[in-house]
Amino acid sequence: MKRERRNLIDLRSDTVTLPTEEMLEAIRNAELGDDVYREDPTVNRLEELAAKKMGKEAALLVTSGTQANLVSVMSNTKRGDCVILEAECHMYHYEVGGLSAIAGVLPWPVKGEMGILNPEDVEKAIKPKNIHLPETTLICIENTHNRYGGTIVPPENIKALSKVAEEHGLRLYMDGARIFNAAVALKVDVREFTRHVDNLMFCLSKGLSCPVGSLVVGDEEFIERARKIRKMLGGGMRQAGVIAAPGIIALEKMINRLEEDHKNARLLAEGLSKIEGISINLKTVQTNIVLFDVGGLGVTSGEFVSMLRERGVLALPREETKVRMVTHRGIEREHIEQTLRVIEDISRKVKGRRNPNLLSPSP
Ligand code: TLP
Repeated sequence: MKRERRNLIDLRSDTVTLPTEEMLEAIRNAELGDDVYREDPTVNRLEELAAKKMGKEAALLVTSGTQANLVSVMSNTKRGDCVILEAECHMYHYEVGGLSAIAGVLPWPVKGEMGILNPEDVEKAIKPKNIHLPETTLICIENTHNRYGGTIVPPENIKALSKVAEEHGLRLYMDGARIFNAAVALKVDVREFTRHVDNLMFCLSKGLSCPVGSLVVGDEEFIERARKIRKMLGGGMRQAGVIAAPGIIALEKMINRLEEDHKNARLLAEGLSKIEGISINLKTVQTNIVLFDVGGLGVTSGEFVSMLRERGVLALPREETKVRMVTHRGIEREHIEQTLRVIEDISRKVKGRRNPNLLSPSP
């Protein structure tokens, strides 16, 4: 297995992880069948395992996190419904508007704190029954929360939201793309996070190191509906056991090691907090995502990321002066130390240089 750009330290995302040797071996040896006929034994095993791990009745393998969210929203709602979601969530920002364009729902963003929705704010956002208004039928949460820097939505908050949902006859859905990061960080069983939601999705292709795939999880009836909608969206896969085989290994062996990613993220964040010109809120560094601001260096995130790239480190530029780095399998302590050295070097080089636009007060 060869990685392109092998000598770069790639901190853009945990989606860049490559499969382990054991995963490749499992792909080679997977028992296969046509999954549209539900005859792929490896897919069936993965779906059963995922449902069991999450404490739900059934699961469905889909191609990506984006497809998982779309299939789930469509399976939980009808066209024209109103869907409450956290204002910074992935579904609202980065899924190409599929909620409106394909699911035909009205996304209703509610601002949370570090990704955590206040149940009272959610309750206020539910539409009353009125001829002029769409019907609110679903609340969506994201855990861990990507745009807030991998923050955890704690089980107590999910429970409180589920009460609001229940009282108003709504469903509660969780984009749990990185839910195992949350469980490992709080040292609790993942079911603490899943027991109060009606259904959820999680990704195999992020910190768990699989090349492809996400799972939608919920009750039998929901998953039956999701299976049909996945097919409508072109996601009915045939010998999908080649995707499921590494997924089984991920669920059996790759969860506990996420702890290492969290330690490396901490190390990176603490190192960054000591570098002149960088500001970081260490409270948001709860899992494997590190979000920081380079405005104090007088550069934009785009300029900073280019300087990093020239020095062999890849990161993701976010709005204006924000930069994201994500730790994952393949990033070791020495890579973090090297990254910090590179950023110290950049900080020294740009010291004194100021972009006047960045210094003008915001409107
Ligand atoms: N996030 C990706 C990019 O889209 C930015 C990343 O590198 O973090 N939910 C959450 C919370 C996610 O972070 C992502 C992916 C998705 C859904 C979508 O998953 P994919 O990329 O598999 O469609």
